Amino acid sequence: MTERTFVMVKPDGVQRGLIGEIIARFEDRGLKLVGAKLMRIDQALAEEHYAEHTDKPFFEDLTDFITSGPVLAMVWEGQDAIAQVRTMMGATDPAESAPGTIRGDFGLDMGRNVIHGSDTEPGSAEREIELFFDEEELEDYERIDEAWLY
Ligand code: 3AN
Repeated sequence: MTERTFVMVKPDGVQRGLIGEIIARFEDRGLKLVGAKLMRIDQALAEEHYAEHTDKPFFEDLTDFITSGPVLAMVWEGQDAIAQVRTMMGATDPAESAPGTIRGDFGLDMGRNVIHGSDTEPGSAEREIELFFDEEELEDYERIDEAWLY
């Protein structure tokens, strides 16, 4: 099933110059970039994005960190894109992420784990895409390899 997912290179990934490496991995896998912007998340957006963690002890650290510098917000499209991206990201705790995954290769600790990708709960990806992007910021196009790939 073709679907879209929200992916973000977090402030640590931007600061460490990992944007190109991360985009290359998704492109190599065959996923299609349909939206991207370098932006700074304000406090209100951070609280809304991480609303499910409001009551957690790490919530303030999490919102402080995600608003601390620019992030690269993206939307990727492809077959089973939501689960594919989660698999490629690796576990939330980099210590438990397999080598070869983005967090397993580049993650430092639980807070600074380089990348965010929508979870597989129904509606999560759609909610996050809408939170970060207007419809006209997303491109509908055919990539030259698509007919061959699928
Ligand atoms: P994921 O990013 O893998 O979907 P979530 O949604 O459970 O994981 O957590 C969101 C973010 O909150 C994580 N990326 C991580 O930065 C932070 N986080 C989650 N659990 C903890 C924790 N126990 N201690 C500190 N930070 C955490």
